[in-house]
Amino acid sequence: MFKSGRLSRPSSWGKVTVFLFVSVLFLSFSNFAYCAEVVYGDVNGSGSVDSIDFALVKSYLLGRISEFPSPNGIKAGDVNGDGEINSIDVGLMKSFLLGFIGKFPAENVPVVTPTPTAPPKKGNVTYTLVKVANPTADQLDAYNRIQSAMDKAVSFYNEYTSITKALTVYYEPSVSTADGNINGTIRFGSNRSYMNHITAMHEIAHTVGVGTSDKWSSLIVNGVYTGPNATAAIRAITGDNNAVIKGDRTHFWPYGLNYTSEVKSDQDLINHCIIVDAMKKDGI
Ligand SMILES: [Ca+2]
Ligand SMILES: [Ca+2]
Repeated sequence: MFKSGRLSRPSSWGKVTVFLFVSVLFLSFSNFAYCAEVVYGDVNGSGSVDSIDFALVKSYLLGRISEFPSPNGIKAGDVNGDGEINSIDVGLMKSFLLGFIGKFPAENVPVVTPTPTAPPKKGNVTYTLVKVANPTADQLDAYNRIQSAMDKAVSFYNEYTSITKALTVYYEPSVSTADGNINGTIRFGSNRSYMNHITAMHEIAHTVGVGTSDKWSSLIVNGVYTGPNATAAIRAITGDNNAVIKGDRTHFWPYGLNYTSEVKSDQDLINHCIIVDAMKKDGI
């Protein structure tokens, strides 16, 4: 819908102001993040390691000072990364200043970046891709794509669920998309756009019981999944104590991977695993 020219001008100036404000915020934040990086040995925050830092670390060790000019000083002074500043660090700084070493042991300590993932579990989902003896070019191509899809799908299930299932996978061109049966069979049709790990994970969920087990239909009441474990899981994922999983006779959502477009990152795949694992505990 178009707005009148008279209204649009003040509104775009408003946008420019907001843009500038956000830019300044962003610049200050990135500047802060940059300054927060630790230069090991540089306890006064001058940007380099020299005799002043050495003197400061010695003074700290002797108890003459209890903090450093740099807010990162305590971390920067622990040049071997063992969690404390002691004579080893003083010795290492001396070696550095004399040119005997070019960097500090702490620089080799890997930085652990926490990622928003679930605690790993140990599932045991395996699959066998059934192949014909003398495959055509079409079959060979399909086998390769299905294998890549299944390898990735199974690795997610084995890392983030405790489900055990032996699957048998077929390339069946007459299947319109792909399907999964509780007997452990997964079939991929000829449409290559469904030969991906997201579709494969969706079908694995069917083999586990989503929409296929006797228990499934009794767990769905008025379009809402009622099993306690998976309901607790969606509440933990969303942080919303009233969140529920919606479902019908065959599918559930969110995180049912009913469309590949649902997946924005690996976390969506992990959340799918967490929920299916919890559904399994609910007895599907
Ligand atoms: Ca310094
Ligand atoms: Ca140390």
